[in-house]
Amino acid sequence: MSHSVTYTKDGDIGIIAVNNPPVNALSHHVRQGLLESFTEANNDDTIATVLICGGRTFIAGADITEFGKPLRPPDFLETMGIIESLSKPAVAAIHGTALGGGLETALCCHYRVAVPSARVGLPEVTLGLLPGGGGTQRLPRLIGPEAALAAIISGTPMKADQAHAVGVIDQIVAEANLLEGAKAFARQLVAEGAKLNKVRDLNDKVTGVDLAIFDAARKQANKTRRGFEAPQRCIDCVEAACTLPFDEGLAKEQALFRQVLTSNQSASQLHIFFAERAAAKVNDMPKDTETLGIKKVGIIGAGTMGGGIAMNFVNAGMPVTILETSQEFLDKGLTVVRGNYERSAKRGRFTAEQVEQRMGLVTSTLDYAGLGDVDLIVEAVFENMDVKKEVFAKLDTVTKPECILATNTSTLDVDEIASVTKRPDKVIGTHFFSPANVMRLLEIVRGAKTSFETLATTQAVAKAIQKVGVVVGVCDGFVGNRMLHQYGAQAQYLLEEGCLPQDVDGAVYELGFAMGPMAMGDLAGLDVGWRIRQGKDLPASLPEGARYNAIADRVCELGRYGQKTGAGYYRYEQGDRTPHPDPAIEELIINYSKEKGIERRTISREEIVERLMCALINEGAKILEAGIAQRASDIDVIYVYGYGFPAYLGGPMFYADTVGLKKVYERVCFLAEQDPASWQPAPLLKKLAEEGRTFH
Ligand code: T1G
Repeated sequence: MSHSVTYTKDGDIGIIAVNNPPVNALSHHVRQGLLESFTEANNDDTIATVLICGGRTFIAGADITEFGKPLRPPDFLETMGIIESLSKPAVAAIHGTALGGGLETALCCHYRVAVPSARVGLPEVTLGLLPGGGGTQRLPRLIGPEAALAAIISGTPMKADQAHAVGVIDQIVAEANLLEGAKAFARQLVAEGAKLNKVRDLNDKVTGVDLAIFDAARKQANKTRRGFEAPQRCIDCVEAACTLPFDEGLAKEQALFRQVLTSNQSASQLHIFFAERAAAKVNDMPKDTETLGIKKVGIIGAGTMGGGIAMNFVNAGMPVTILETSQEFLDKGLTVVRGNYERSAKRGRFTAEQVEQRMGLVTSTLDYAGLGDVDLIVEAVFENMDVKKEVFAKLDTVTKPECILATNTSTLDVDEIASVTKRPDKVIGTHFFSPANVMRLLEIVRGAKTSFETLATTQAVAKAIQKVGVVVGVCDGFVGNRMLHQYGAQAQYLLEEGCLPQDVDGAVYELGFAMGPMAMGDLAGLDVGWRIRQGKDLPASLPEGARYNAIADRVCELGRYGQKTGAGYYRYEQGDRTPHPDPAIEELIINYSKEKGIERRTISREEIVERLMCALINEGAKILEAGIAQRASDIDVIYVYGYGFPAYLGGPMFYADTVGLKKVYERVCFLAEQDPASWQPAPLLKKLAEEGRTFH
């Protein structure tokens, strides 16, 4: 018998219990144990069988660490088949998260009960996969094809009450009494002579379906999940459930499952799954590092970032005090926050009462003394070192000694900011991404004197506010913006050499990015970068022979800061974010090339993508060498969650491994021969390429 599955008799009920920490994944030994236990249950004198799991959750899916290797027997379908063909009622008792193969196992049981806190879903699409254990054939039979399409394409789990309402869960049982509740339900079924509810036989909801829903779903997925293969394959499977007999539909599912399982896209998305979990680990931090309790938070600055940052804490139920320098700025900032909540309420995300509840957690002040009792400060003032140092010096005097002082700087030296305080161990960078209440990434910038306690506490805060926290070191632009600087510089050089904004953006859009560097600049505001360049006295302060492109400066000198001024690299119609190419910019760029004596040439999409990706990868390698990032996968998480890098490419460093570091290094060397001022191949890239190794 497998070590992770036990079969016991509890009176007249057979109990099959799975124990495979941490999340009871459907590893081969669990599949073996289930097969053996259900076979035994089928042949003994019990009247019904309950499937339950130990630990924090019901089966949370297939064991994804087994993917990429030959699957050991028994396979999913053999295991699922034994369960469904049981000659007595099988009841799945669900707590925690019944996800993927876990829900598919439960759908093979004849009935399902769950505790109120349970969630059930088929999130395989988020891993570049599709439900490969019969989920695409059984779920539509239970809840109808449209609801099943929505659940499978989004991958978003349902809460227990919702799952009960649509018929996935047959009964909600008391949180503390799952096993007793399940046994009682099983005995009631037998007492009532209930039939064995084999989902595979429930064909009403998949018969006579208007097949137009599938093309509509494909169109919608092409818009919302552009470039992702898995959503399209999921739709093909659910369509098969409505057009083929069960076993033929299942065979189609299996064929498509094997297809996505061996795809680069799923390899990339599985990489991001594990990379996100690896990012939470700090190599040198002792495992038993204590964290401080953060109950109250202070935000300095009620601007776009300050307001968005405040919403994260409020959404997590933490009271926030926002400080500003004038009542006018405060009122403006709070109006934006309330506006964001009211817009979400209009979309049905919140009730009006919840909006008031959240706004009730926000207080405001013009007086630093009002921050005396907060546990954490997040400063989000103007990106200027003198301003930030002045704010931190004040905070150091008014906040309680154990209060953590975090800065939302996106480029500045956190150690220099900490140097004006008597508590550099409690100073840390928390670099949020705009819009801060939406973007999931948080670059946690560890200063030279930041303590483990401050670091661990900040990581815990990131998790509490639903952010993916990635710990990085101090340097100009940290990880994300430092790489973006090289990416942006190459984009500028491509403009002066022959491209127009729509050429560069088009190539990146085709690769899978939501938008290219020019449109992204227009969204973020071109004046932000312009002021930073002016602050650094560029290009005058550059060393002899350094390459500089002033096209962005020229655009800003025309007062074109992007969407916020109705024009930047593109022109924008009132109230519309669609970028329209602008002949004025075309003329500006062509004249600029002429002025610099550059003969413009036709540049292919391949070259555009190659130069932009090589810029990211080469700088990423330098960041790894310098220890600014702990591991290459951290860089991938930063780019996928903070910069719109397509998850199905796995992030810049994984993408590089997919292309092959030998080829990447050769291309960087080639580019360095063309433009030695801009390209210095990273020694780490050279080393790994020559040794035939990868970044991961
Ligand atoms: N397989 C193997 N390991 C897993 C795993 C899985 N399915 N899920 C989690 N882990 C590991 C994870 O790497 C981490 O390890 C530890 O468990 C705790 O996870 C045929 C094809 C369940 C909601 O997509 O969403 O079924 O870092 O930190 O925040 O159709 O994990 O500690 O070494 O995330 O409490 C479908 C994936 C699979 C669910 C818990 N299932 N997991 O969240 O803990 S494909 C999923 C999650 C499939 C079938 C197909 C979450 C969670 P370590 P954690 P958490």
